[in-house]
Amino acid sequence: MPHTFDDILEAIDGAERILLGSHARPDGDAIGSAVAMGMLLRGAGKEVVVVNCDSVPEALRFLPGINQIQTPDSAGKADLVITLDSADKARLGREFWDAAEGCGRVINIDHHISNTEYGDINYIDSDSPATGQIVYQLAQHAGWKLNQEAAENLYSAISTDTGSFRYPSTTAETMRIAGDLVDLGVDVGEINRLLYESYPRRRVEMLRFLLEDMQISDDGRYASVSLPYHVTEELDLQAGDTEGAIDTIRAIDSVIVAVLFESLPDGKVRVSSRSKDANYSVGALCAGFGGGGHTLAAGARMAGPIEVARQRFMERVAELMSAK
Ligand SMILES: [Mn+2]
Repeated sequence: MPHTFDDILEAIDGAERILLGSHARPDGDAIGSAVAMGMLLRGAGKEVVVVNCDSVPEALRFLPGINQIQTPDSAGKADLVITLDSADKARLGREFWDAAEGCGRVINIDHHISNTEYGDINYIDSDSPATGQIVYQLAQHAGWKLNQEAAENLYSAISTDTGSFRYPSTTAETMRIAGDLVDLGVDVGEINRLLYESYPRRRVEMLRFLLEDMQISDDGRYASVSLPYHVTEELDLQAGDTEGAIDTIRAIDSVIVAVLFESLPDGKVRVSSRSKDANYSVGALCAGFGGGGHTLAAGARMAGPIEVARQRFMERVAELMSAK
């Protein structure tokens, strides 16, 4: 039996202090859904500590309530654990699970189809375009009141995970929720300026590098870019700077599958992939490399060096694209 919102609310009812976390290298959905959930739970009379094992990307620091996010080592004791937007335990980082040790049951709320259901209570809605949308629905179900600050966080969570309400995962319900959030006081022009038109110059320099580097197949149906670590260092790129970078090649009319390779400080290679056609599932492709995600958006970690990882991964993309 899949778990329900009522199962979640029952567990929350019985808790006093809740440890709330989302995935490492947090994106807008990980941050926005966690901050909003923290606000909602506090509104419901709970003590809440919101943690992330990585720092909040600069581009998201404008969000109201962002300063409540702390590192897991400072979390202290809790009697319930809630994880958001995290497909498997490793995504939250070891420090998170150290902090969660002895903190009671784990509620796992997520929208990744690859979620491993590692919680005691699992609420996985893979049709939802963002965890922020599930948090909104949970709040509605519970009768928790959303204030403007929580609404701004949820709007940002949903907007960033849907590519500004453009990806096909965006449903009529998503649009209705966005409308409700605007009714609660979200300033659409202002929040979109802060989310999408406030990049540091170094990010545009990074895009310049990526476009120079772009490799596209002869038939134009798949393309890749790669970001070696020396460029990350030279440009002093920060967490979150590569967010959305893949959209520059994804946006080419003929491109169905787009892939971004990024060298990490530990020498591993982070692979982000996007597909425009469900017949070509990048989720399945990434699963073949120990990663996962959604049909149209997925990721994996590969061993370096980056050129080798790129070649190995793009060979599989070529096979996928020639199969049908
Ligand atoms: Mn998400």
